[in-house]
Amino acid sequence: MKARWDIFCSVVDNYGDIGVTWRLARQLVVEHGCEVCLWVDDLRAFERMCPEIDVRSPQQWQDGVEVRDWPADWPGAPSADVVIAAFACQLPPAYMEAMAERERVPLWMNLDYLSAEEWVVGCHRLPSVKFKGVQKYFFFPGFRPGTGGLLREAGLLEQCQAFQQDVPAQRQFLQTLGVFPATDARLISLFAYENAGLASWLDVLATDGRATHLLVPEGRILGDVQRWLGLEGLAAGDIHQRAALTVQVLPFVRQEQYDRLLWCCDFNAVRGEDSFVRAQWAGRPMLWHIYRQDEDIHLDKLDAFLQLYTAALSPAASAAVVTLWQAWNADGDMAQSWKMLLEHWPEVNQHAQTWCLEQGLQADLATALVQFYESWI
Ligand code: TRH
Repeated sequence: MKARWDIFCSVVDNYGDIGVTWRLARQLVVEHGCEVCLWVDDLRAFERMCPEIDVRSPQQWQDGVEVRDWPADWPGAPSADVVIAAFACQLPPAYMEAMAERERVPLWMNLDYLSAEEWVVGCHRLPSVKFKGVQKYFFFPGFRPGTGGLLREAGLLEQCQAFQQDVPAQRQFLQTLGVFPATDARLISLFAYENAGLASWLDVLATDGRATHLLVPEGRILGDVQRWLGLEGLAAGDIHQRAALTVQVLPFVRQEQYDRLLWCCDFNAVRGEDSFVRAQWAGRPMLWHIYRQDEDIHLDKLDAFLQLYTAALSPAASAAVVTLWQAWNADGDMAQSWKMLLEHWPEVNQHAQTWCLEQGLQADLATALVQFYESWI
């Protein structure tokens, strides 16, 4: 009998919660033969990255995953064999009762936020709270051995490499998005939260000796882009040129297309959690806009990742990456640090590929979850 998995996703804000759980759900079905039901409390957010979603349908099938609307008024459902509460979301009380009433209690896990901090290794797979005999466990994704690893579908890196070596395929893909970059232009994708440091970066790109084609999916950074361009009402499809810089607004595309976009670009500015991981799998230099948290605790997470990520770089290249990322996350001046990064480009570029391959050696998150379940039963 296949194990049944219920994944609960509460969309707090943005797209990371649904982005992560949707990838995980599909991978569990396709690669591990699990029966998966994904409960989502905001189908509209889901629809942005998977346009086939019918937002009015309480129950539907997408790519072999049962997708169920998770309304405030819980419809009632039996508990699965494995229950994942994504990012500490609270399960419906009646569902918890159903878990406790099962003859064989389910494996209940909290899939936590991604962090490179060292303490994660010590907390991964530890027991958390108990509800009427049902034990909950912490499950931490991560970069370090001893964590749950990162979401990575089988063959992803090979697919990415093949695509990156296939220039006509890249050109064709970009054309489907209406993107026709000049042959020698540097291609950059920009997915970020509001950022007052953007203007200084765009200034330096516009005055650079090499042309840049900047691709900006619709979203929170558009206000800053508009201000810099001195325009209002930017929308998907718009293209504006300022000296060496071409700015093009893209629609929010389906998840698979976004991956390909990252694979095409020379440099990816990403944010949150899922796009951050996908940029690493693209094996290209990148810039992370971390999700802000109270009391600036996100800055510890940023430092922890930078320490790991830059450990194998020369001191000068490491300083360039750290300075750039810190400026970006403090709404700081990007001009100098971008120039510094360009000076170390070959090393940083090579390092992005090495980092990707090294991370690819760890078991992926879906496999780690399945292994945990197998060892638990
Ligand atoms: O949207 P985010 O800012 O999500 C954040 C983070 O996950 C954060 O940790 C969390 O606390 C907060 O949400 C609530 O960034 P993230 O994680 O990169 O998620 C974006 C998702 O959107 C990702 O799965 C990629 C997808 N995407 C598309 O499918 N198409 C697109 O065009 C773009 C730009 C993104």
